[in-house]
Amino acid sequence: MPEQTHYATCTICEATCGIAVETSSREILRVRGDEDHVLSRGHVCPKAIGMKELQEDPDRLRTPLRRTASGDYEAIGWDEAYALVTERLGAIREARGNDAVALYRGNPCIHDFSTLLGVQVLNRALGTKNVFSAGPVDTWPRYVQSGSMYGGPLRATVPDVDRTDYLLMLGANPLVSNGSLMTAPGIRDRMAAIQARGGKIVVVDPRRSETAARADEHLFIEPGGDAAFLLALIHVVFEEGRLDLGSCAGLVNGLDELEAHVARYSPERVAASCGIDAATMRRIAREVCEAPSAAIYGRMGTCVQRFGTLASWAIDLLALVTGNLDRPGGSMFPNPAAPLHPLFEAEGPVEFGRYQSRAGGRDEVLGEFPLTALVEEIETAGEGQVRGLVTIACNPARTMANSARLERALDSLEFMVSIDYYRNETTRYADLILPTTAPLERPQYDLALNHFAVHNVAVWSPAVLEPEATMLDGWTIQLELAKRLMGLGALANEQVETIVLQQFADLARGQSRFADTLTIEELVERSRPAPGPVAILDALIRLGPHGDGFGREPKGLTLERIAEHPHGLDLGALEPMLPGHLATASGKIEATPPRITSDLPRLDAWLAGAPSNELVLINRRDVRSMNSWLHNLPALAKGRDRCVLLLHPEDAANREIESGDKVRIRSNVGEIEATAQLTTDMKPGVVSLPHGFGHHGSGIALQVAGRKPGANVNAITDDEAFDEPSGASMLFGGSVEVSRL
Ligand SMILES: Nc1nc2c(c(=O)[nH]1)N[C@H]1C(S)=C(S)[C@@H](COP(=O)(O)OP(=O)(O)OC[C@H]3O[C@@H](n4cnc5c(=O)[nH]c(N)nc54)[C@H](O)[C@@H]3O)O[C@H]1N2
Ligand SMILES: Nc1nc2c(c(=O)[nH]1)N[C@H]1C(S)=C(S)[C@@H](COP(=O)(O)OP(=O)(O)OC[C@H]3O[C@@H](n4cnc5c(=O)[nH]c(N)nc54)[C@H](O)[C@@H]3O)O[C@H]1N2
Ligand code: SF4
Ligand SMILES: [Mo]
Repeated sequence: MPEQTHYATCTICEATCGIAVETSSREILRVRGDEDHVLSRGHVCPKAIGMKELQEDPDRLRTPLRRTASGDYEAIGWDEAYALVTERLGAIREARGNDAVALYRGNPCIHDFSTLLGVQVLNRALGTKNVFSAGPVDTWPRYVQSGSMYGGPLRATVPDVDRTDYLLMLGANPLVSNGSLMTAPGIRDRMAAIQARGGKIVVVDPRRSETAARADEHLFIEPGGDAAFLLALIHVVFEEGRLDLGSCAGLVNGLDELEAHVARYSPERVAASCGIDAATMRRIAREVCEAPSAAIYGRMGTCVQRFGTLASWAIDLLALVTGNLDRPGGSMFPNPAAPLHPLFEAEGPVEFGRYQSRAGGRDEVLGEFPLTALVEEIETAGEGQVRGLVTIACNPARTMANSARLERALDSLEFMVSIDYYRNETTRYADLILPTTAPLERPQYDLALNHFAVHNVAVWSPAVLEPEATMLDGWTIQLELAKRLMGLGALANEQVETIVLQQFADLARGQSRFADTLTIEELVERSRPAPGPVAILDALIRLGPHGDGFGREPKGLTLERIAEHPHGLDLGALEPMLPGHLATASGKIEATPPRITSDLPRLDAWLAGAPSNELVLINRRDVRSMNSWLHNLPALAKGRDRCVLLLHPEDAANREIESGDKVRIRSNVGEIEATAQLTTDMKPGVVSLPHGFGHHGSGIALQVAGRKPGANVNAITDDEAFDEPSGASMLFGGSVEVSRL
């Protein structure tokens, strides 16, 4: 019998499902969907059990772990651990400058607000130009596009799935991924609802994915063809005199230039390269125009491909020119209670390429460099060479392109410290691993993901369990490191936290409607009893669009008021946000940002190129894993081998491959082996392998994952291939050779 039921948030993926966790003292008896949750209404996926299994995993680290000279590991105390970091990173910084220490933060940072806020603090303390994240293997093209068109990277549109009559979805498989840059738990039901109300779903993907299988229409596209395909649809809109800006009329700069650009991309010109015939493109264009409302959505397949930024741009342009931008049922802007826009817009509309990396001259994007620069900075000797590294919740040895090159670079560092709770493919290179609290041991508020929610909500989830005695949260660890690195070790945490609170509040106040009447002094004075991440969150909420302005709007939100709703607070359906939401210098939507349009010649060159006979590799996700890091959980790891290469029977026949055969997959950077599975769900000429596997090698302490290691797809992705405007890696669409072993 459960003694208690706790309502919490599943922090594994972007869907942010509400879960009910039944416990008896510290034992977790059951995790189920929270039927009353404002956003997920009881939905969970098989990974929800991971919240329990993560808590119980014996391989999850519970104390700092130091690598000894002999290559073994020993548990040490926190004080000793902090002292080691301060000494070793301090020495590198003293000898070589701040840039000699790099910082890399990974995906789980966005799923834990304490770590997310802590990174801001550590980042400042390190004061290094060499900041990296998983963004360039994920969202960067979308952020560069949103930043360029609307003024801020997080001012991105999401499809209003709950009201749309027509959903055009490209390069996304939410039935498996549960949505990304689209927080929409229970997407299967939301899609079924579109169809039930007479709407239509069209999926564009080189693979007939799980999502495509449920759509009304699926178009096989050539990998990388999305930008050309979408520009051709826009071409038809102009050509047939169907331009309709809807409520965006008068808000757009560069419309004539746009018309001139798209004039070059007729369906007839791009059809062969895209692998979709011109008549179909013309029909889809008309359908989008004629639908009562239409939303256009793209994700990994339109980002980490050859033309990620152009494709992301064309996605929003198609909504814009058909009157579907910022209208119910179209592509809309969420209105989160604690907006993070000021983090990127402190100096005005976001700009890219403000400075360059030392070794490769790569453009800065959002205060970071593309991932190739990390390896270059480590490999290239000279002043400012990176010799120390801090990683936080990331596994680039499996998630970054050309991972073997990265691993060699990691191995050559003088000192590496990882904030992570597993000893895995990346952290095995660390001299020190610092574990954080497990997901059920910490409270959660979806600070980042609310920017992409298809319905405005605010949810505070208290921690389910008290942290184990040796465990600290992401904020505490990073604050302590920051303090010591800045030589502030003698100050009380509260003093430093007050300074940090002031800095955050100062940023947020800049965009707050309460800016004129609220002083920072008053704000700090009236903040929650103790400063720290919860107080920062509270201040962001109170200064935000729904906030109480510290009493100035008595009915407005505070964190306390949100917390009164254990199943979350409903802030309503998405509402039109323009023009107020635009943060561009012109105050208008920039339809033709130069950083993006200057990439069109590269698209032209691709369209002019001869079709290749080589196989092209794309990736996919599996419903039971999360990137590289859930494979150690028994309930999720069981069952068939999921790391199989999908290929079309025609491609297999040419190579004498049958289902179940072991095959070698080779690219210009490496080769791997996997089992082949033949399926007509693949576009001929395209093969698909999941990402995140490859749990073999020495020094890895993942007992369960090690039994079914799978192949590491990033051993064969090319780190020198990228999307130019954003610097994002081209993970999908590289050429490979496949042969039977
Ligand atoms: N179960 C599970 N869920 C996850 C994750 C996970 O690892 N496992 N990871 C999470 C993360 S971090 C993210 S970012 C999201 C990603 O969420 P999604 O983007 O929805 O997931 P992917 O499986 O990467 O889907 C990409 C799709 O693009 C297709 N594709 C490949 N190349 C092209 C192309 O050139 N054009 C087009 N149109 N399509 C192309 C692929 O066939 C695939 O179906 O998933 C999140 N959710
Ligand atoms: N070829 C190819 N490569 C890809 C992708 C692809 O589709 N194909 N997808 C890309 C995408 S979308 C993403 S987001 C990236 C992900 O790239 P990463 O962020 O580098 O990888 P993850 O697998 O998410 O690794 C998460 C790490 O964080 C640790 N961790 C988990 N939870 C916590 C926590 O709460 N605190 C701390 N401190 N650590 C934690 C885990 O132990 C693990 O080491 O991979 C990218 N790489
Ligand atoms: S879809 Fe699954 S993994 Fe994602 S938040 Fe919901 S239960 Fe967790
Ligand atoms: Mo991601």
